[in-house]
Amino acid sequence: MRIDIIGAGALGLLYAGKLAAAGMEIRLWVRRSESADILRQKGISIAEPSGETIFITYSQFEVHLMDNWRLITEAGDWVFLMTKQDGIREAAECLAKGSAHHLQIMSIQNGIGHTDTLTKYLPYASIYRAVTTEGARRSGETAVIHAGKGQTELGSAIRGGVVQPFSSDGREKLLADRLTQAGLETRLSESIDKSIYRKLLVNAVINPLTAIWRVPNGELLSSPERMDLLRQLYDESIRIYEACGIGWEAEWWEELVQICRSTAPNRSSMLADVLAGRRTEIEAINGQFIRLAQESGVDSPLHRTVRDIINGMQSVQGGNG
Ligand code: KPL
Repeated sequence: MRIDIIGAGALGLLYAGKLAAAGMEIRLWVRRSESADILRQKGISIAEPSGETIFITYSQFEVHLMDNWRLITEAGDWVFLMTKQDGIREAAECLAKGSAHHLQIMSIQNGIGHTDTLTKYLPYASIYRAVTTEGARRSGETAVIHAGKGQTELGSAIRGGVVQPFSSDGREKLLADRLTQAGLETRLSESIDKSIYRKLLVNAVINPLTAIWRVPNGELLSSPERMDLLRQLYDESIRIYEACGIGWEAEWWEELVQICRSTAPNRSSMLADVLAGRRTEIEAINGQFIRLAQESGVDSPLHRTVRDIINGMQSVQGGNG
C-alpha cells in the first residue's frame, strides 16, 4: 500500500515512521526544504510508550516538498492529511494542482471546518474524516514521543459535500486493518460525526484553559476554581450542541475529566503552540462553537472570552504559522 502523508508534525512523523517500519511505501510531504533535508539526514525516531525507541532511516521512506505535488502523476492509494488547521488551505491548493481529482484523503485534525475547505478545492476527492486519540508530541525536528497508544476512528467519505457510504470493495476496512497491523489501532465508525463533536468539545474545554493558565492537562483538576470553570465551559458547549440539535452523551463530562487525568503531565497542543509563538487552532475549535451558537441564536460568552484571550496572547507574541 502506498501512502502520501502531508505534514511532519507529531502525528505525521508518528504515522510515517510506524507505517514505513511496517514496510509500507511512504512519501512524506513537507513545506520547508530545511525540514526535508534534516529528515533525509536523520530519518525518524519514535520513542514508544514501552520505553523502546525505533529508528526509521531515510532508505525506508521518501521525503518531498509540498510544492512539488503539482509534478505528481500518480498519488498513493491514500493521502493522509496531518497538518494543523491553518495548513489545510495551503495543502488543499497544492493537492488541487497535482493529479488530485480522485484522491482518497484521510484527514485528521483538531477542530472542524476543514472538510468544507477541502471540498471547495477538491470537489472530486473522497475526504474521509478521522478522529484519533493517539498521543504524540515532537521532541525534535525528526523525533516524536508516542506518549500513549490510542485508537483512530475512520468514518465514511464526503465527496462534493455529500456523505458517502463505505465502499462495497472494502477499501476502508483494508486500510484500517493495515494501520492496526502497523501498531496504529484503527476501526471504522458509523458515527464519526458524534466522535468529531465529542473531540471538539474536549479540545474546546481543555486546550484554551491550559493555554491561558499555562499548565499541563492534569492541573485543570487541581483546584475547585479551575474545575468550576472547566465545568462551566463544558456546560456552555452542551447548551450550544443542544440548541443545534447535535447529539451528546451524559458520559462526556466524565470522559473529559478522565482525559485530563490520563494525560496529566502533557501539554495540550494549544499550550504548546502558545509557548512556541505559533498560531493556535482556537478559531477551528472555540471559534466553531461561537459560530454554532450564532447560527442557533444562543449566547456563548465563555467561548468568546477564551477565544479573545488566546487571540490577544497571540497578537502580543506575534503568533505566526
Ligand atoms: O487533543 C488534545 C490536544 O492537546 O490537542 C488533548 C486531548 C487535549 C490532549 O492534550
